[in-house]
Amino acid sequence: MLTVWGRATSSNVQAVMWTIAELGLDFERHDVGHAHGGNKTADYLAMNPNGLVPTVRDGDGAPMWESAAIVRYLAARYGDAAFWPRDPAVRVQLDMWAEWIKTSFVPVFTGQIFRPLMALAGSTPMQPGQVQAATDALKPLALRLDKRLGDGPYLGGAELSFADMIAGHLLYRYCTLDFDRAVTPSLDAYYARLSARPHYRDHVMVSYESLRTRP
Ligand SMILES: N[C@@H](CCC(=O)N[C@@H](CS)C(=O)NCC(=O)O)C(=O)O
Repeated sequence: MLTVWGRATSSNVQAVMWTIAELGLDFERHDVGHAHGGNKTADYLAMNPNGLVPTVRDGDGAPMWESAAIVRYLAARYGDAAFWPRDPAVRVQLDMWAEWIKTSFVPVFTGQIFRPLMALAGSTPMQPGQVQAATDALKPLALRLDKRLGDGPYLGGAELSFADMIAGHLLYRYCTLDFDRAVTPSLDAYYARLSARPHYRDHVMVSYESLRTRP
């Protein structure tokens, strides 16, 4: 049994929860973080010194944090050869995109567009032209992902994999937030494909309106 600490509205929790659901694993989830609090207590910090969500334990195993590390653990331990290719030469071709989305796409989209437009707690007030500059910077990245997705229905090609968990969960926010996006037919088709998956709808397509601090 997996225990997950983290609120359903956290996108990093969503990546983990979607993975758990796609793998058909038993879990219990505790609402922690943001309005729920509970992530700065001594007990929580003993599990996760960052005081962030998610934190996960598999049975009585050691606590795990960092959502992408947790997704990789679950995929390696419980996934089949399509979800977690055993050959490192095959797996790295997927993992490149998983790393890229976290290190290239997220800082621009989440850091410079989603957080300021939603005025999330802790985000700095927007400067004139800031969001336009960020949307301009994001367009070539979205086009790069679009090109990759033209090669197959999923990031790894024919079948769903751990890389889709790490990249795909971001697309609910990317595709539903009101801002100026690049024209990306393959990316849009990928998002439509993910949206048709019941586990994606249950765990990722979760309203983020409660996070907004400004209309
Ligand atoms: N790199 C970490 C980031 C974790 C993170 O920033 N979590 C956010 C929610 S998405 C958080 O804990 N925010 C504080 C809160 O919810 O109280 C991961 O991928 O797990």
